[in-house]
Amino acid sequence: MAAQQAENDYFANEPPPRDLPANTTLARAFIGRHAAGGRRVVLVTSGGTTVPLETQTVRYIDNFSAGTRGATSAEYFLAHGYAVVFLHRQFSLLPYSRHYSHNTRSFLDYMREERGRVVVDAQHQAEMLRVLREYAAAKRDDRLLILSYVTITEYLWNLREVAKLMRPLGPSAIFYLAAAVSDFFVPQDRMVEHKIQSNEEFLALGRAPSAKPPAARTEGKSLIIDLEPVPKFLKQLVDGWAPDAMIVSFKLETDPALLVKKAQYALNKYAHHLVIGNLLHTRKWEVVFVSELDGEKWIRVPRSRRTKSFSGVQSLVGSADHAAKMDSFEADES
Ligand code: 9Z3
Repeated sequence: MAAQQAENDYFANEPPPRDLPANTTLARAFIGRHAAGGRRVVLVTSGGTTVPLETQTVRYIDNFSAGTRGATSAEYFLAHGYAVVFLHRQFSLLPYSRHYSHNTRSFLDYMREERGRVVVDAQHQAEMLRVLREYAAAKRDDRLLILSYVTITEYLWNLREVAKLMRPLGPSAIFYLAAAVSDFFVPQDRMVEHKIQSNEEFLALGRAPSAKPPAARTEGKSLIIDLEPVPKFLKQLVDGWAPDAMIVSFKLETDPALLVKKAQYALNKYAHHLVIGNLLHTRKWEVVFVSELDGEKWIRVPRSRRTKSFSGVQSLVGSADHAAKMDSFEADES
């Protein structure tokens, strides 16, 4: 099978990340403990994936994502009793702390000194108490495992290992794939060791002898980047790594004319449960759910409720009541 061959080639040629054995050990214990306790486990992926151009990486290509969708959704899964493996891009947003990080406002701006002690300002007490209680509950039950990656290859190695560990959970496992996954990459055997030189006099020095031309190289004064496709891992996940799990993938587009078509295409091609489509500039307040069961269903936050931090995916893990509210938001909009 071509997909199987592509997977074998990929993992044979792209070395695993150094922390993979440690991540696997943590994930095995976490998944085993929650499975034994009858708890549902979800893998949430979050953040962009980089494509390094050099082995000693100075330059890389990145995929857009702050990690808001993944971190916010993880909080909702935790609030609904799930155990969450949160596989995220290092330094992207994290559940709970996201409320106070990656902002022009420092977390220290929420506090002040009172008689030699640090206290939270009165206007932030209620919100911070709510976040702290949710965080403490997840921590107390040890229901949040945080793993990280940086590159597309690190992401895929971790995804495959965690998927294999979740396989025995069958249909009670969920994969919620919000990470922004690069479609192209530089294979290891076409990657230069050292920083690509722009000065022609130093060109040859940066290159190690290699049978194949480097995928990223200078020719004359130009930088040429000639990437190869990343094998389609959703296919492998659905068919091989997690055949019984519920799989939710995301589709990010910028052209509104393409979004639903591409989401439907992905659903047909990979035959998983749900594709959530979103457009770059409206992703915080509207998403489209595309599934075999419900066809195409838009979920919109009304203008009056739009805030910078809204993630727009609550109804997926929310109660029927919440879903009904989202429907009424939709009605408000039209
Ligand atoms: C998404 O579409 C996410 O919703 C966003 C979230 C990246 C837009 P932010 O983190 O943004 O809230 O700033 N993810 C893209 C998923 C993706 O890359 N899918 C791939 C594909 O469709 C593989 S499953 O081919």
